[in-house]
Amino acid sequence: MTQLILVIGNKNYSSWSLRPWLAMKQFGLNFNEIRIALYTPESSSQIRQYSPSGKVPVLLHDNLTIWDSLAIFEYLAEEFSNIYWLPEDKAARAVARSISAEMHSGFQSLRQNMPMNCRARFPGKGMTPEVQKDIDRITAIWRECRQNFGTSGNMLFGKFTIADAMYAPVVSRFVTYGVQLDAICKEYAEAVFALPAMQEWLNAASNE
Ligand SMILES: N[C@@H](CCC(=O)N[C@@H](CS)C(=O)NCC(=O)O)C(=O)O
Repeated sequence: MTQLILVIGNKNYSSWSLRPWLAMKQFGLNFNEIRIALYTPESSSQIRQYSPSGKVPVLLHDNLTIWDSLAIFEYLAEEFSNIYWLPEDKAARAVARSISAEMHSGFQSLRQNMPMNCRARFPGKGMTPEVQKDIDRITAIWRECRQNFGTSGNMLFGKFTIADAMYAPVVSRFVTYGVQLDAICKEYAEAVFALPAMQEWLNAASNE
């Protein structure tokens, strides 16, 4: 029996933890979680027990340690290859990979100025011209994906994929900071919020 464990940070704050957790839940993987409170004097040593990089999330699978969200997704897609982690269509898959990588390496202004805080509401806080640029790019991505690839469902590529997991923390940030969205993006954000796994995460975040 193989053991799958995801080491994560606080559900309220840890945006990188949310990404693989959400996808693993949505796809029905059976896994345990180890939750480490971030920003305490012990956090760093606790995380380092599992994570060579000193960051969460970390996936433990039998005797393997996989860290960094993108590497975790790559590993999961290889190990659980019966699941469509990415869109079935090659062209859609290329876009899904690109926007996931773009999220992984970009949007620094949004991340810095509007940190994920699921249970808080700070409308208008953190907005700067650079943050607005990040928001404009993200909403352009959402519109393009929904219009070009999203007809078979309400996610970016119709059905839920890794790309939706990558952008899920942004959905939470837009709610927390009261970011105004057009109809297409609002509908998409609401659909992500309504995912059973997202609801489970948000409820846990509220109760932390
Ligand atoms: N590139 C990493 C980023 C991971 C990351 O920054 N995690 C934060 C929590 S969301 C963390 O572990 N912070 C603890 C620390 O830096 O001490 C990934 O994609 O997993």
